[in-house]
Amino acid sequence: MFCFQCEQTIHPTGCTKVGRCLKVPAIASEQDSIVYALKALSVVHEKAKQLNPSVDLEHVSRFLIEALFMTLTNTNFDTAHHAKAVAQAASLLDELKNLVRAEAKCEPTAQYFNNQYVDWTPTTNDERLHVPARLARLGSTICGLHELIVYSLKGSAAYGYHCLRQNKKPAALLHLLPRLLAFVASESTDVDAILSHVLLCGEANEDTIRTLNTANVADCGDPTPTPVKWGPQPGKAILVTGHDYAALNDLLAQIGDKPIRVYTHGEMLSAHAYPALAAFPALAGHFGTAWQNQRFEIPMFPGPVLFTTNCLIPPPDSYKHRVFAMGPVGCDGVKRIEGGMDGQPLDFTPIIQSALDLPAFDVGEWKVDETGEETAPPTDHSRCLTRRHVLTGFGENTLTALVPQIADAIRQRTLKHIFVVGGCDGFETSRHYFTDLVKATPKDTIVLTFACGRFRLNRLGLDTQEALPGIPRLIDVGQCNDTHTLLSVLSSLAAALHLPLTALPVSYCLSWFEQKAVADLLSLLHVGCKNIFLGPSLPLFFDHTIWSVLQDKFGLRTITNPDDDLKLMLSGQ
Ligand code: FSO
Ligand code: SF4
Repeated sequence: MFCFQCEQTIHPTGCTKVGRCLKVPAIASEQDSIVYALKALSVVHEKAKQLNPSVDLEHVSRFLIEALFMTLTNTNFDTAHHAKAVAQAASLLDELKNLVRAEAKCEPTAQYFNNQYVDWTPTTNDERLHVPARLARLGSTICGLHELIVYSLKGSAAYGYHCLRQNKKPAALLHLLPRLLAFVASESTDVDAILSHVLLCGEANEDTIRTLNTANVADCGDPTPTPVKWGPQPGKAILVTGHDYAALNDLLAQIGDKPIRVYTHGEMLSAHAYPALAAFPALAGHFGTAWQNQRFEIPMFPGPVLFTTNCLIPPPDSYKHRVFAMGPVGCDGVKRIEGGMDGQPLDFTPIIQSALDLPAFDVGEWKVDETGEETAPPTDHSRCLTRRHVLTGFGENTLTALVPQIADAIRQRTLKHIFVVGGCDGFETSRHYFTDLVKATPKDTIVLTFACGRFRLNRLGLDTQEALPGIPRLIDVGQCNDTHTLLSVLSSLAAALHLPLTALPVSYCLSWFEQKAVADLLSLLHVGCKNIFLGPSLPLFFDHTIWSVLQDKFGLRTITNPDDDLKLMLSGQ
């Protein structure tokens, strides 16, 4: 196997014997085959569309979204699920080739398409088309840029899949995905053309996360700042992790008045800010931190755990029996909840029954509050970051309403700088950088955070600031897909100050781990954000040339140390 799509590779060049994510060679080989098949499907899709523009091929794009999502880091380790995707790809490729055969009145061969990928079959394993051979054939720069497109599309596919679940079409992604994958399959070596396609990925992602935000607000209400109870409470319990609010909504509705408390984990923290979800009495609080701590945190949780999306670490036998997965998420030995596309509700009866059968939380064993007494949630948001509550939910409309106040504070120089610090979390100790950076930010600044990287920051108890009364210094914007909110609010701020986005006193410091972060980074670049600091390390698919191009064109830079970087950021560099 060879894989270098995420940040945590085992070897300095990639994962070669087994993934650090625990992906085994058999699954890696299936995923290589699936990506290869998706390129074949895309090439034939584009030709079929060219020959007959009115033919409806949306089901092919939908399959591309679902299958790409499966191959995202920490998403699917289920052998049967992969075999099913391979079989579906084969059947769709036959269907598309038949369309081309009928329209063009000739055999849809590789020669006809001038593309080797279209010869894919479930048993084809043309090593020439996998990463190691392409690295050797095309070189690290061209191959790395091609992979950048594919990885970004994997991230967008995850967001697009959520849109489809919520019966909203991610129009740009449905349209651009086959075009972009067909472009990669053309093995173009034209760097300018590749870079324009890279930015097209950012555009497709921006549209997708905007659509997802619209769907979330339509289904669950407008997120508002909400203090969330942290830690266990007595009683039967279910833990829900991932990014899929619609799944949480179905589960809470089906629990009704049964004596079960539902806790969020990881990125699902933001669910508490959505009024329709918060209104369910069963939604009790938050348990745990970011994805990489699940193997320590789940053993302390007594009930079933639902993974609605990535990031799943294959569970050990000690708790595998109480893990459930849905959608493109899966793992051998883990039970699945099937269905749920296009707004159809999921049936969570097995999880609810599991919660009733499993032990309850015995909080007598827990020491969660040093002060003893449980107090009512503070109403002043700026004093909310106590150990018992964490504040989340500064959504697009809440922050947009604050733009005039923020703009005034910037004009009067009482607010000196805005830091955007977020992205993925992960195992590496080098990720302390992000905590140290935020701790060192001056009092007359604010920090906008998002994605699972916020768990390093959201219990720091940062001091309050005076520039924006009632607003905390650390503002939790939401999940990684709330990159949309950041872009929308910063654009409004730029308009209020009559400045271009690049002239705002804003610095971006992003941590990456997997491919959603790649997609979100490209969205930032697409809208013109400059001088983004990236860490904790550079992607292995970036060689020196790619990095130089991205530095020159977009001012991307690597993190160094918090003190030096902070000086650069505050000086506007
Ligand atoms: Fe984190 Fe995982 Fe949301 Fe990623 S949970 S690492 S960027 O999937 O998607 O932030
Ligand atoms: Fe390695 Fe990441 Fe690929 Fe897993 S997804 S095999 S950890 S590079």
